Amino acid sequence: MSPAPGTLTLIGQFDSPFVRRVAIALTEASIPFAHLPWSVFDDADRLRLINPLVRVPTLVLEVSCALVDSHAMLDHIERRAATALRPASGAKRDAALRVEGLAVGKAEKSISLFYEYQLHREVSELWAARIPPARGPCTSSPSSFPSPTMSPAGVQPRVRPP
Ligand SMILES: N[C@@H](CCC(=O)N[C@@H](CS)C(=O)NCC(=O)O)C(=O)O
Repeated sequence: MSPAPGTLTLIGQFDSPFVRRVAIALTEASIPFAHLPWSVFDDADRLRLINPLVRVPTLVLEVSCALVDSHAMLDHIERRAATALRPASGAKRDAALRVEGLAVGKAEKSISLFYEYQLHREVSELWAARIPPARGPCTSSPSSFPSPTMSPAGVQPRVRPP
C-alpha cells in the first residue's frame, strides 16, 4: 500500500519514539491522518522513494511534499493547529522547548544505543557508557512532566561472530 495522494499520511511504526511524537501531536491538534506502519528495514525500498534518508517518521503532506524530520513535522502541525501545542512565548516556551529537547535527545541516544547493540559486530563500550539509561526525572523539568521511560534496560549487548 502507498500513501494516497491528497491524504496526510504518517509513515513509520509506533515502536519509534519519533513516530509516536508526531502521531501524538497530530492527535492533540485534531488533524486526521492516515498511517502506514512501514519498517525502515523491511520496507526500505519503497520508503527510499519517498524519503532518501530511509528514516521514519516520514510525513507525506496533502500536496506533493514529504517532511523527513519530526521537528519539521511539529512545525507544520503547530501552524495548522487551532490550539497552540506549546506556550507562545517567553520563559514558559523556553521551559517547554527544554523539556522537548531533553525528551527528543534521550530518544536519539536510545536509538543510537539500540543500533550499537543490534547492528555492530562489537559493541563500543565507550559509546555505550556515554548513554546511561534514562531513569528518573530530568533535572529542572516541570514536576508535572512524566519522567522518560526510554531505558534500554531490555536491550542486551550482542557480540556477533565475525
Ligand atoms: N531526527 C529524526 C530522527 C528519526 C530517526 O532516527 N528515526 C529512526 C527510527 S526511530 C530511523 O528511521 N532510523 C533508520 C535510519 O536512520 O536509517 C527525527 O526527529 O525525525
